[in-house]
Amino acid sequence: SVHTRDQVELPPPAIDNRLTVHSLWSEIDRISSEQIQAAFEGVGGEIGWQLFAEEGDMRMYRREMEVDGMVTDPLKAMHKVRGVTAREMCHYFFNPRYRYEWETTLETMTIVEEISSDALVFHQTFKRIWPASQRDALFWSHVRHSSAGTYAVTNHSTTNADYPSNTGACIRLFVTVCLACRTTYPAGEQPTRNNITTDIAYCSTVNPGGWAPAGVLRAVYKREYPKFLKRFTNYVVEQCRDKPIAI
Ligand code: 18C
Repeated sequence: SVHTRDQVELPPPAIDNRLTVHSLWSEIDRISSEQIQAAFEGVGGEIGWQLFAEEGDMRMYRREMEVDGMVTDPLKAMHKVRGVTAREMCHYFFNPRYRYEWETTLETMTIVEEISSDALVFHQTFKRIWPASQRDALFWSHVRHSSAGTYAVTNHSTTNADYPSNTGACIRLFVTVCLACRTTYPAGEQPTRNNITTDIAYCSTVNPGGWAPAGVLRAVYKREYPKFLKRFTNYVVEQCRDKPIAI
């Protein structure tokens, strides 16, 4: 079949064989499955999610949590975007080529390992927030097709001997992030930019890895998460506008 260059790079419809023989595979598979399942679970019930931001179809919830005196509030965001697919959303979130265009917290990004077409290991440093030390992170990132119309990217901290933690100016933070997207369109119709809707669930837990003032940290994430999700989804809509739809 004929592929354009862009189509070849889209998230693959099945797991890449090179990933399944990698030493990280069992961890990547387990954490991704858990995260994707949890992402679409509701925010009702006993766990006590608190709404902290709401704008249009976007809703953001957090749970106040501390581990060893450090704020590790889990975040869960729900959004709905029209005119782009789950696969397209995940393509722009996963592919490092676009990252500086939507990610405003970044200072540097290095690809540490290319495991497969659907899994990479990244080292990132972030902008410093006064009065805390600068942070960095080392994490694997995996994109997968999970069920009909559903694609997800999971990012989770890992280690690498070439990137030791807490040796330079940065404190290593720990992150688990999942962007899970599901596209729907009216039964009996062909999907087009005019009739598709993508439901987005974004979950994030960041452990700052070392001292950070709780008040500053909560103020920063209350500002930065809504900014990120609005900016990222608008970016994908713009990128896809005149391109053929990728289901
Ligand atoms: O998921 C997102 N991006 C992905 C690709 O980059 C990836 C990234 C995960 C890292 C998230 C942690 C970011 C920490 C940033 C700290 C510095 C922010 C500076 C901003 C000021 C201009 O999955 C999108 C991520 C959107 C991130 C929103 C901010 C979350 C802040 C969480 C608290 C961080 C604690 C750091 C200690 C700071 C002490 C005050």
